[in-house]
Amino acid sequence: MTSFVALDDIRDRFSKAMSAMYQTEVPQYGTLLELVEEVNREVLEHSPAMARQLAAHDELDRLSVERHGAVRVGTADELSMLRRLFAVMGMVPVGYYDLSEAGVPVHSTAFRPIDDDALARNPFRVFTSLLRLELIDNAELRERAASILAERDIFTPAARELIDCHERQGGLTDEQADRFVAAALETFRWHHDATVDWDTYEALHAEHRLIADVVCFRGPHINHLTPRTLDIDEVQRRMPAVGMNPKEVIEGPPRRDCPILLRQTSFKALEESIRFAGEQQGTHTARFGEIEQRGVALTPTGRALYDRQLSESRQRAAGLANTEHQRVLAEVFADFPDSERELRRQGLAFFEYRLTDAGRKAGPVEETDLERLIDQGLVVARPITYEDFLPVSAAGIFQSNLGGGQNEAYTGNANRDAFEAALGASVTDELALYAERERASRQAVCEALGG
Ligand code: OOG
Ligand code: NI
Repeated sequence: MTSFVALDDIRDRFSKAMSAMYQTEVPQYGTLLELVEEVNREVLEHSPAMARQLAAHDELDRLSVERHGAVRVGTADELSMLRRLFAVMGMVPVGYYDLSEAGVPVHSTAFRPIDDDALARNPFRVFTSLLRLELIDNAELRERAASILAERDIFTPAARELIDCHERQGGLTDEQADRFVAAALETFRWHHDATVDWDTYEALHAEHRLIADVVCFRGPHINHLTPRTLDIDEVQRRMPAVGMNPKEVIEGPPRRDCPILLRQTSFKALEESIRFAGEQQGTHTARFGEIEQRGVALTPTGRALYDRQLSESRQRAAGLANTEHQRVLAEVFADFPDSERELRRQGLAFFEYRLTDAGRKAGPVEETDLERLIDQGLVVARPITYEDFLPVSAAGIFQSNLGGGQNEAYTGNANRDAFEAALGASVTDELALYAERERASRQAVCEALGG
């Protein structure tokens, strides 16, 4: 019997290899990792309670592993092959994100693990966008881009062979897994040479920088990686001192006692030198470093409240620098309940219920109300971490790294069916995953206590 490597292990190996490659390619990213580690260490020293809580949730060990990266591809074939590549590492497409709404001609999903154990082992995910050439008005430019894309193969023969092999065998051996990681990594490597001449690059760039980024290179270079910070405001403050240019504002909700969803910021993309076909030298700006801080996943009701308050605060905070922007956000979000009990009572966030030691010893009890069982010390509720992305925040990240480029002409073009057709599969509904996890935990607790 040959034994196969666990998908989680392959993902862990891959995410570490990706991080090592990106640190070599973008030294400033290594500096960002050091800054995040320094701030995380200080937070843990100053807040033993947080350190205890993280340790209790088995979070301390994996604090330093990257949480996500992002790539952009140009064709349906590339996207569907990526789906098969990520499946080798236990990552499946979750969620549909329409970025056309924000003036960026892509739509996206996140390839990520979904099981609790897999997330606990290594939650690495890749935000993956598909270029939407159909949104480009200029027919000649559109066809030129499509024909350039039709010429390239972003996967190495070894990667293709090992993906087939995984599908045929139902897994990879240790030696195959290592070869797969090395081969898969090639797809995401940076290329100093463009596949097109300067004029073609310029023409595509003039339509939208993202189009040039996707079309003019041999492959979909990883454009950022994102470690997890315990204090995003502090990292943002310290970035300039270590030579980084932070994006203007932190995306997402304001700082709170009970963190919700996802807060993100980045250092701005670097201008890098490129050799174009015909030996002409030029530059391209695409790669950056990002940080994220995650909180509890919201229910559809909670998410609707978040979306309303976010849109109100964005109107009020437009053009403000980060400190002021955060103050306005905090003002608007003052109405968003900020205690775990209130979030549960109003059905705004997802929680996972577990028995305490006392609960396990209690035997059958009459009480069925979970809040009262929590008061009696028999049950604890733990916030379920949001594992996905936010379209408005993602648009902010895109824009700050694309020189603010946006094009109103693309808006209002969500097309999930077309995305799924290109992907060759449907995307998993992220809300259903959280709801099911909460439901299963509630049922297990009630059954255990009901005798
Ligand atoms: C992806 C931007 C979105 C996030 O964390 O929301 C993103 C990209 O620039 O390709 O990574
Ligand atoms: Ni990101």
